[in-house]
Amino acid sequence: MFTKLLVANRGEIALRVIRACRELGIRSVAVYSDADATSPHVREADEAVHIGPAPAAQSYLLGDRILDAARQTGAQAIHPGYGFLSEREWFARAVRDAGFVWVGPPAEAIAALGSKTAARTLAVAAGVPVVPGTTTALRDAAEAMGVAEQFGFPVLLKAAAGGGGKGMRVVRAPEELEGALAAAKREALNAFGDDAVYVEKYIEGPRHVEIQVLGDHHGTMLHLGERECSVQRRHQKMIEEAPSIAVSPELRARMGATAVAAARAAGYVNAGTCEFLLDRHGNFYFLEMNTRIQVEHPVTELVTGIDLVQWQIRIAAGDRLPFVQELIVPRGWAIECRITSEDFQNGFLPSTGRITHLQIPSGPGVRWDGGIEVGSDVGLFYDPMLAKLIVYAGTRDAAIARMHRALLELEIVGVETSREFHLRMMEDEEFRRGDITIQWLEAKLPELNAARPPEKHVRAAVIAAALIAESDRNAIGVAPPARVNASATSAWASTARREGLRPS
Ligand code: MV4
Repeated sequence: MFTKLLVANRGEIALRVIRACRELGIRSVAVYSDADATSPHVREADEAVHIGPAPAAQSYLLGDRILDAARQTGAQAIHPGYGFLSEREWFARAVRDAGFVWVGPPAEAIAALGSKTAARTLAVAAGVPVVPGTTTALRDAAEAMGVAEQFGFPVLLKAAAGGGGKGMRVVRAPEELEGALAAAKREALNAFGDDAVYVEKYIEGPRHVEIQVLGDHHGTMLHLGERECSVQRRHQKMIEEAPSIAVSPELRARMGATAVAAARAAGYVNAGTCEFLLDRHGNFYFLEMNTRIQVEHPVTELVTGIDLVQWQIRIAAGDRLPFVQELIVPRGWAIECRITSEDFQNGFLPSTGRITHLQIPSGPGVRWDGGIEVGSDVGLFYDPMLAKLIVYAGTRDAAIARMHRALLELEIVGVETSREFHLRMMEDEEFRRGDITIQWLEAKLPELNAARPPEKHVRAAVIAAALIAESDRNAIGVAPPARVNASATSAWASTARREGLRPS
């Protein structure tokens, strides 16, 4: 096992990796930009190296700086987390060439799966079901028309170098095709420097279900079941669950075997995720494979009991996976809410500021993977995700109730956050039924916004809360606030009660 590992990331995922290192007895090295000099990951690591100014392009994305930091500190391995350099083939190669161990898949697998057309070709060869469509880039509009007529409208144009929805266009009728192809090519060229576009049959109203895989260097490739990630907005996931309400044990076994076949065909090692679309008839289609640890990995950890980040490190060190596929069965239910610095009542506008107060939820079945603390400055240099609130319970209903309770405990002052959004989601009838697709949230948002109380009522409630708290405080003087008894039947009353009971 390594004695020292460098974490090439920041925020909650850097802390997650540092925690795994500590449990494995490995010393950790953090890297940080000017903006992160006092960030929790810098303090929690055993050592830290400054790598540049706040913009990621001048710090966290500079491979050479990170390799220098590893040399300076004598680290033997590098964990990239997610985002930043985690899926850059050149960096995985540079790490290996510099004599360090890359905690991730081989550079060759990253390359093979990075091109969506190459990944489709590989999947087809491995017998993995893909959406009907082409596996090569379209030459021109005439070819696109031929393919579209063969599969039938609507079709979806996708960037070969894509992922994340950029360069994608739905085409519902023949007369839209030529313009949509030009637009998709332009967008693909801008986003990826490559205008190759291919076409698939458009699947209407599916769920996004992904399978976690884990493979070692000794030929074992396992799947750890699915995550349901359909609650998303503009390709940003908001809520993830494990297992999925739409996946039976029989479907799980088939999707899992499919994901294992795709991973094997790519020569995959370490943790990875196969993304699928699942339609309402139970048909599933391979979309792409993500070659990194994902944001939502904790829900899989909670229902399988397998520590994915520890195993990433152990696999990289050459350990063998000791698990038996048949014994990896999800137990209970886990839900994750992404707590972002976004104002959902203002179109998810990014919010900035200094965190002045933070109450982190705790109690049974609650996990907080966060990267903030009181005093943290939330700016616009990095991703708006502040933390992940994850709960575990015996059933889906119990997990939803637990998440609602945990969100009520959560207090963040200083920036607007997605907390309110998640509370409304946990109260929503359709969400509670699990009656959701990838289009559901965007269609639901107007209703969620309309459901908010009129501003003047909110103001009146806040003033009333302040008055109740103040009169209770005056009534009790300096004695313990035992007499405060405003009943907590509404959000404002509960705020007033808590405020009144807080030691002043
Ligand atoms: C699709 C699709 C429908 N039909 N492909 C979005 C990003 C990329 N990973 C693939 N994506 C989609 N591909 C076919 N043939 C719908 C989506 C899609 C989507 C997929 C997963 C999660 C969220 C999504 C949101 C919009 C569209």
